[in-house]
Amino acid sequence: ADKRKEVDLKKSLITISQLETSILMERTSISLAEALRQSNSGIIAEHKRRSPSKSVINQGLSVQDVAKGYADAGACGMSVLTDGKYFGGSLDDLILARAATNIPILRKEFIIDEYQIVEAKAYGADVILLIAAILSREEIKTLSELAKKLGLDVLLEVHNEAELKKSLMPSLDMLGVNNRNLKTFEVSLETSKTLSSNIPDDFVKVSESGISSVEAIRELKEFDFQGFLIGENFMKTDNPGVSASG
Ligand code: IGP
Repeated sequence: ADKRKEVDLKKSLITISQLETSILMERTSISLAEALRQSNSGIIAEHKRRSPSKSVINQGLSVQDVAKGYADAGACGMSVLTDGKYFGGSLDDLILARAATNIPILRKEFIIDEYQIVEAKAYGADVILLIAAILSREEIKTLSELAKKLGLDVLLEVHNEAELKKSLMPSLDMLGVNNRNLKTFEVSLETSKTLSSNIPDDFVKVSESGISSVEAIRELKEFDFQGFLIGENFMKTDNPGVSASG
């Protein structure tokens, strides 16, 4: 409901046609799904200042330094939280990360409206996140098809089999399994392992949240995961790039 109000306010101040005047609308997006298929690291490194489960993670770094650090360390892609209320992020973070690096960037946001997808493109994102837990199948279809039309990749996030079944459609590129239970904030890699076999091979499989060791990645690779979304474990250090390379 908060997001609805936020988006409606923005719409009344900046129209979609105004967003479309951004020079970034003409930039050719880079496919994260392709990058993940070709990489053997598969790391998608996230910029995350704080979270509802951990409060402060890192407030002292500039998003440009984090972006450069991640890219130099060999991350396949970067995820930038743009939600302000819960994660302390903003669209400024997205555009500054874009200016600092050429690796594919995911706009990490609670997307409920087509407006936010045009915004993602206008601020330099290559990929959008859609969360099955907050969207109907119809909404996922409309939003993902718009993203494809704008040349963006789509990462669809699920927590369980019901969400996965509801969501499968050709306009998605990557299927992300979130290991964090949204109600308890507990993380368990078992969530990824259990759902893996239900994800058809045409989608790149991404495991999200609670990944903190090379061993965890090795295990997830055995379950066919090609992408590993890691936030807190990198951001809690003084130099997120160095930890992303190690
Ligand atoms: C990163 P972690 O445990 O490595 O910091 O998790 C990422 O998966 C997490 O931030 C996330 C998220 C989300 C945040 C996954 N899905 C949806 C906000 C909204």
